[in-house]
Amino acid sequence: MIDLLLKNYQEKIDMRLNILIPETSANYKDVVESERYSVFAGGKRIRPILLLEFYKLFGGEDDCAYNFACAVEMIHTYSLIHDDLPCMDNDDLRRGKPSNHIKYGEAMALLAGDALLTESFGVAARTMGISPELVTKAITYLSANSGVSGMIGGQVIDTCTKGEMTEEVLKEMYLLKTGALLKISAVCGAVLAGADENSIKLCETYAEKIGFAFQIIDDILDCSGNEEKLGKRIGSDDKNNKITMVSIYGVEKCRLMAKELTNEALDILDSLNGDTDTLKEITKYLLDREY
Ligand code: GRG
Repeated sequence: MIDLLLKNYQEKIDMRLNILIPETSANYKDVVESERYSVFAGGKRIRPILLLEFYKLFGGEDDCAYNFACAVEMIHTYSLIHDDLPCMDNDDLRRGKPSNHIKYGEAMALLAGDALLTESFGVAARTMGISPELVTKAITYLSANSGVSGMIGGQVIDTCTKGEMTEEVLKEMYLLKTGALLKISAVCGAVLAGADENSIKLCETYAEKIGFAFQIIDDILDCSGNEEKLGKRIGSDDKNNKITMVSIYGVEKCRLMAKELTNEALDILDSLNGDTDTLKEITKYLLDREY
């Protein structure tokens, strides 16, 4: 049931992304090919799906939020392309394929990421059928949380803090690097549907819980996952001498922590008005995922 739901969403998101990032024969076609290579490499589309589900939960109608949802996926894909670069994690496999810079070279990978990020804001701004005030509010949140006080800030902590990493800093890094985009997804879905401030705050807390759990699961998969299923190299954290929740607490304790965080997230969904059954299924799927 969850697989079918995700597949339906994935097909619709891919159709919209295909329109938003069309093939071209222009002289700059190489960068578009490189963007499309990573965008259509088989990502799970968790962030846009969450955004669309939160939009629906708070009464959003029709397909109005699809552009915004795709903008978030474009930012996510840019972050993966840049994260794999030799100056970052230096990984050669992503979404089951050679990383963008392995296929197209470092310069084109950098530019493809830049293009996806830059274009994402125009895509979000072209959200039709929703009041401009709500779209502006959501774009402001998108910008703040993908920038230095969000995802980029988390990546900076990840890149610059080596031996002296404490658990507190590690948690902050997880919440920013991985949690920020999930927070954007839940909150912007709610904002676009016109949710009240109290509900938006609950969405934020929900996303912080699943964001932390998501990165813990990512750490577990990095040391004990299946490379073929994952579509990326395992052992990357070890290779880069990274301190993770798994290196501090071990796999079993981390599994329990992720389960606890997921249960707290499910409780928050229970406290929201409306039918949250699908969101609950997605939340549980994130805990049990193998890739
Ligand atoms: C400007 C150089 C530069 C970097 C941008 C790279 C970056 C900032 C941030 C990295 C953030 C990052 C890669 C966090 C990891 C989050 C994570 C666990 C991603 C995997 O997400 P999934 O499992 O992937 O949803 P799919 O492939 O399914 O989309």
